[in-house]
Amino acid sequence: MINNARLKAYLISLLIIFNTALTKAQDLKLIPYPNQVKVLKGNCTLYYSPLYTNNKKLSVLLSHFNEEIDRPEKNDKTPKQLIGLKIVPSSGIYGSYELITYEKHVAIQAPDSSGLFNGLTTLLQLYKSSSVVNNKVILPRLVIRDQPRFAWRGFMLDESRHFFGKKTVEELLNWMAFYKLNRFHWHLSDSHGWRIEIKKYPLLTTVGGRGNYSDSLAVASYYTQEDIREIVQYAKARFITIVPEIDMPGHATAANRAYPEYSGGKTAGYPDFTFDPANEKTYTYLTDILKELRGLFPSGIIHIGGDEVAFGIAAWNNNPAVTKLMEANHMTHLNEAEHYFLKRMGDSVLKFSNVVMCWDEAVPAGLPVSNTYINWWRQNKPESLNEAISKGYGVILSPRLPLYFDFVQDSTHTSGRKWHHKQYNSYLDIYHYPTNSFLDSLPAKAKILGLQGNLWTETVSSQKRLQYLIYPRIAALAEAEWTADSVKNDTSFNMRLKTQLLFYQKENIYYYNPFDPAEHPEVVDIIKKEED
Ligand code: TNX
Repeated sequence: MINNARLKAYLISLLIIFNTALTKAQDLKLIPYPNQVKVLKGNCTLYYSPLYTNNKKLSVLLSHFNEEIDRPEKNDKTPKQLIGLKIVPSSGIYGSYELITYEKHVAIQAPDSSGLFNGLTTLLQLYKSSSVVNNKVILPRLVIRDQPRFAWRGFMLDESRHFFGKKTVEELLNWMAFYKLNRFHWHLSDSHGWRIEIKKYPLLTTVGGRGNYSDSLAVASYYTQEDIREIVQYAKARFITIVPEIDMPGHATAANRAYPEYSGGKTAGYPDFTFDPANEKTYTYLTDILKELRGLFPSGIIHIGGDEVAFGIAAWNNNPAVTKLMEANHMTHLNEAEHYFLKRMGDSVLKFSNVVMCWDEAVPAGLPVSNTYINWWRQNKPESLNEAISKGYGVILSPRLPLYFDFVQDSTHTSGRKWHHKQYNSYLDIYHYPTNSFLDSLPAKAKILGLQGNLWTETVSSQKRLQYLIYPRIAALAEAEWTADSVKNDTSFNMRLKTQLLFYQKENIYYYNPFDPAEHPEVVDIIKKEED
């Protein structure tokens, strides 16, 4: 009988031979793909075990990696694996890193801790996509030099239309980190529900938190401030900044249900859709709310919405105080009152916050360019993007086509949006966005801070459908956000995506399979068709 140790040694040597023969740069199952990969001769053999570093100050960076490697035998005696971590301040742009695998250890260096974290994420993906024998993982000898295409690598979740809760959000944040996404835009208020506790105005959650898009009588669901603090910490450990959004002056129906005294009035289709721009107390009320919010989100970036006010703005025609405000300020269009509101709220937020964000309808409102970011979402209005850039705003691209995850991803799908009943967002549409030629056509491409995928949840009430819309499109988004256009490659991406599907399977994620759509049928939560 061959003894156990000899058998294991034999298997490892087989694996080494196999690895050496086969590893080419394009075989690395990494998403987003690094910008420069050099595969050297030979192997790097590491313990499949938690990492440690001799640099005590940096060891905190390892805790995420160490939680994520799911070792087959948790209590085995495999020694911890040494890793070299070093901050070299002038070695590259924010978030960049260099990772080198040696025969028996790995070294990562970066200009900052976010770069080291990104390097560790690459290592985590290498670990997860390699075979483990005898508690050892064998990687090729490699030099990876990598840096992000965009600083803002975002994803947005709407929890007003439907509320998903802490577990779902943490699962999403974890996958975001796995794909090097670093901004979570959290849409916490809208017409269908207010989802964050504000101590000064308790009715916002007890009354405004009731109901959702599919059931106006649903019990109040929202995050307590304690939940928020916990999620913010969870995100921080994964180098993700959370940007909370309180939508105003439109999409305010849920808030107005709680405090009707600040409503801008009623229209037939959109009752109490807006806040009242002519009531001084509205500004105090909303500023109080945003101040409390500021205390919870260390990022100091607050999103104040500003979208689609037009839906309910006609109510302002019947509000004598608005007419008076407009006369006093020589305004002739309701739009001007909308911009007046946004400018006042923006100025107010900037007294206690670093950056204010708005949807692109706010571009004409005159918010300060140095600390306002614009989310460009109306792909049918390129002039709005150009105006934002020309005025000098930092811009985050989140055009409906192709970055809205509530759009269907397959021509046969029936639930979710299509643009003009036909255009939808496949993973490859996301993957190819934006082309260099599109960026070159802009007045100043340096103003583009990055991209964001947005999941609006009118048609999403279950965790299963939420997953189906996100995975694997988030992997395509990740590569669009991180990898240089010149490095992206459909064939290589498809090959690497197949490995991701195995990861999803392992984690019980219900994903769409672009290679075999029948494997997982479409999940339909809500039958009602979305209007364009
Ligand atoms: C437009 S994008 C909206 C949302 C909807 C979404 C549905 C934006 C700023 N406003 O209120 O949920 O379309 O796709």
